[in-house]
Amino acid sequence: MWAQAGDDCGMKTLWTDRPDALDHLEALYKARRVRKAERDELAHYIEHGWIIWRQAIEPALIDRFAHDIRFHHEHPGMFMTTNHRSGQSRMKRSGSEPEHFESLFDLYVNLPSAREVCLHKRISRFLSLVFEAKPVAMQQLLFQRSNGHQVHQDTSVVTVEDPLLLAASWIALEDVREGSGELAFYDRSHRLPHYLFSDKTKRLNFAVDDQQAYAAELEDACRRQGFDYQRFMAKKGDVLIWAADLVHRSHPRSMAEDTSRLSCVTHYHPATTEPFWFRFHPDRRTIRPFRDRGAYVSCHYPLERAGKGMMAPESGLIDG
Ligand SMILES: O=C(O)CCC(=O)C(=O)O
Ligand SMILES: [Fe+2]
Repeated sequence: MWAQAGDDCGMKTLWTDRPDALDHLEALYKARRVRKAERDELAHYIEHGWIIWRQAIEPALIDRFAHDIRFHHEHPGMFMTTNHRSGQSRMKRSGSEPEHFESLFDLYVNLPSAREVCLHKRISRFLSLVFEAKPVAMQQLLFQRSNGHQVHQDTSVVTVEDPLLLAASWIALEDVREGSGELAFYDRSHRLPHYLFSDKTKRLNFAVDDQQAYAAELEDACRRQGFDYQRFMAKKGDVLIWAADLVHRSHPRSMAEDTSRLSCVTHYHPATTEPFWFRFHPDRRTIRPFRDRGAYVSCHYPLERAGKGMMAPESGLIDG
């Protein structure tokens, strides 16, 4: 069900989503709180719901991260992964053989290179301006290939107490090939009225809500509005930041299903709110700071027990 246009349904919003956002931005610039280049980037983000930075992450850092991923089997059991090879939706712990098919969750917990990438100083600075608080990384997915995600808004599946206080980054760890299931999005779609699920929230409940109908309605709304459909043909080191409600998907793949598309998606909320799971998992509420750039949380790893070295994931969602 769609809310009325302009109805925020009582939810807190980021200043970038308010009707006076461009005026506020101009005031920030005049007060020298943002530089000119930042003003231009923020203006684009406010109007379009996304911003792309070409080659924003240093190649040596990307290479270090990609190497850690390719050799993650050298630390068996230390990573939470998808289980697509077995056709299971339950996750599993990583094994001891090279594995280039499954997606890996929350790598920022065990890989310093992942933290450096997803909380890169440029990303941290930009999100701090958008959030008016430090970013907290959550729900990170490292894609070794495209998972063929349907049309959606992240607010439906990445849930925080204040649903709209959210953003995401998509970082290319290699050049993206056309047909490999590249990320695609509808320009300006972050401004659609709110889509409310059966419990009148923006959270999709897989047990009750019809995911196919939701995808179809979103796509239909984007087409009716005439939003431009764009594919992100990223080069290694390119970064896309998108707003909470930007409609996106994995573009249908025409290449083999194991075609590499090494890319890292991280979601972030401001330190002023918290993940929805904090309500239900008191043992997964630890927030670990990362330098002065922000912090990270995980529902898969017992961060409160952090010591030296890697930690194994523990979750009710794991098989075996
Ligand atoms: O990378 C993709 O193809 C889509 C990923 C995505 O939508 C997400 O992780 O939120
Ligand atoms: Fe998404």
